[in-house]
Formats: sequence, C-alpha cells, structure tokens
Amino acid sequence: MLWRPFSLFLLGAVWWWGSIPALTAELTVQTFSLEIHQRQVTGGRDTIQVKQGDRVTLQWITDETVEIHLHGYDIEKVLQPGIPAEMTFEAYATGRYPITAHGFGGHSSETRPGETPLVYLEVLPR
Ligand SMILES: [Cu+2]
Repeated sequence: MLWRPFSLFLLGAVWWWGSIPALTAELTVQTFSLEIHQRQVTGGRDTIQVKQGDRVTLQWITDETVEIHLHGYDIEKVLQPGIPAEMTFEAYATGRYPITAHGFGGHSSETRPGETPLVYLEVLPR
C-alpha cells in the first residue's frame, strides 16, 4: 500500500502551498498622507489607526522645515518644505504614540521647549 502515504503527502503539499498566499495576505500595508500646514496636520486628523504587525508608511509634506519624532518607535525625520518624505516601519508594538514636532523653522535639537503633538499613532492588537 504505497498510495496512502503518497496521497497524504500530496494533501500536505496542497495545504502547505495554499497557506502561503494566506500568510502574505496577513501582512497589511497601510499608507497615510499627512500634510503639515501652519504647524498643524491638515484635514483635522488627530489619530492614525493601524493594527499590530501592519507595515506602515507615513507620507509627509510640510510648508515649513520641521523635525518630527514618532515616540515609542523613536523615528525622527527632518522635513523640508515642499519635499515629500516618508517614514516606513512595522507596527510591532501596540499603544498610542504621539508624533511630535521638535522644532519648526529649523530650530530643533538644542532646545526643545515643549514638543507639539501633531498627530497620534494608535496600534491596536490583532
Ligand atoms: Cu520627541
């Protein structure tokens, strides 16, 4: 009786191949466009919601030079007016994290008198 283990193997192979697209489909890519105008994120958006494990891309455009900081994930980026910039990361940690402006107009790092939250990133558990 050779056919039995063989057909079991075939079944296993079908199951295994079938699971590959399912696994890749789990990885959701989330892209958000954010525009800073007069030191605020436009459109009244104050929260970005994603799920844990999502691949997140934040596309930024600003009308003023500013250093932005995603707390928790500790990603910093200097934005220049009119030049699109991206932050890409995997949302591995759940929680609510502020994205703050460290300084507008190019005056950053040395003095940080009260960071201004621009928007919050919320990472929800799966
Ligand atoms: Cu900060």
